[in-house]
Amino acid sequence: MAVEPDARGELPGVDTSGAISTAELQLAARNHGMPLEALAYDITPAGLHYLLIHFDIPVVDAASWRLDVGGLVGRELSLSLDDLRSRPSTTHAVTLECAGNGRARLSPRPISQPWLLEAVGTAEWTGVPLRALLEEAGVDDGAVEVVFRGLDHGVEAGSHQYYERSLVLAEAQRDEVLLAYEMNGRPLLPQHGFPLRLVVPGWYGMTSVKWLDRISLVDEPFEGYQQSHSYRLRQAPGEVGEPLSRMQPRSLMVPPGVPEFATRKRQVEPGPVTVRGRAWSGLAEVARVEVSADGGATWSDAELLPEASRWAWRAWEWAWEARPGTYELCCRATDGAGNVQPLEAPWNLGGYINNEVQRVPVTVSQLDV
Ligand SMILES: Nc1nc2c(c(=O)[nH]1)N[C@H]1C(S)=C(S)[C@@H](COP(=O)(O)O)O[C@H]1N2
Ligand SMILES: [Mo]
Repeated sequence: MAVEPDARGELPGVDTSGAISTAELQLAARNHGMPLEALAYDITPAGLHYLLIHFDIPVVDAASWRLDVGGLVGRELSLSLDDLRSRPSTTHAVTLECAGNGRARLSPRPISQPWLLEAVGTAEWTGVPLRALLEEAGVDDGAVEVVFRGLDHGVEAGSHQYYERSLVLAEAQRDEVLLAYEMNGRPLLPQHGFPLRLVVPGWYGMTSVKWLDRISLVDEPFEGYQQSHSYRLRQAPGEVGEPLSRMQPRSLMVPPGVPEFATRKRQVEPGPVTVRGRAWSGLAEVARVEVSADGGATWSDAELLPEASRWAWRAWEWAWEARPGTYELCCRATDGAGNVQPLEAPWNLGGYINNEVQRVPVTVSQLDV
């Protein structure tokens, strides 16, 4: 089934009753998730980190590439990759999650990248603090926002555009906001924004603009499509909506046992099982993770392992005595500001911030051989 945008360029929230369209499958094949068994790693190997790319991955010649910093600044900058690499650098472990994670579980399902739960990953990003570059350029008094432009472009909602997003000045000047040229100690891969990307810890991924080539200081709120239309919580197409920003709390477990190839149904051997997972929130530190083996009827606390970094997910574990039978394992996180994952997430047009609890049905029985 081909999904056509309506007159406003909206992709309607068609209930396809679980059937994924060819258009969605094409997006899903390009923008892969992180297989949940990779929750085992503190730092996600680059090839297992999720990907979200609206248009085509630009092919960038690093030798001729420049980052231009302009607009309301005292001194315009035009920097090569070597110029950036020669400045003092910082490394942060940061969990990125797509705001559309969980979208495919909403009903009716908004037609876009059909994420289940895998649109997440944690990498060590190295680069120049954005704040240092803004200080070097000198921000004029009238500037209110910083606009970041990527080199990738295409058509969305009927209009040709570059991928562009902005941050208000106070957010852009936070110490941990990076212009990153390395991921996990290596130059960025093409799909992750080579040669330079923004990394905004704590925020949903859409803010971390890849393939950066221009940073502009402006005196009015930026009205580009990805800011004023996309990435907003709306119930109906005509609404202005609430902009998305920080990640709501979420916890995910490594699905225990082994999968059946085609259905992914899981089988666990009877006996003691350590269920392991990770939890994060962009709003406050993770304060609690609870686990249920009966679909959310009863809960018990998981053990939180020491926090490695404020901006990276936190590991947890839970000891389970698995006896023969069928179970639905669930986990939910609560953060220090009291935000807790819901059992069911409210619907919205774009299918954003669906952070309802993960459910993993398992059968506990002896495996053959
Ligand atoms: N230039 C550009 N930056 C972008 C995007 C994009 O399509 N173009 N996608 C955004 C979205 S929606 C997400 S979730 C993250 C994904 O980052 P990753 O692919 O490195 O995981 O990049 C963001 N930055
Ligand atoms: Mo995203």
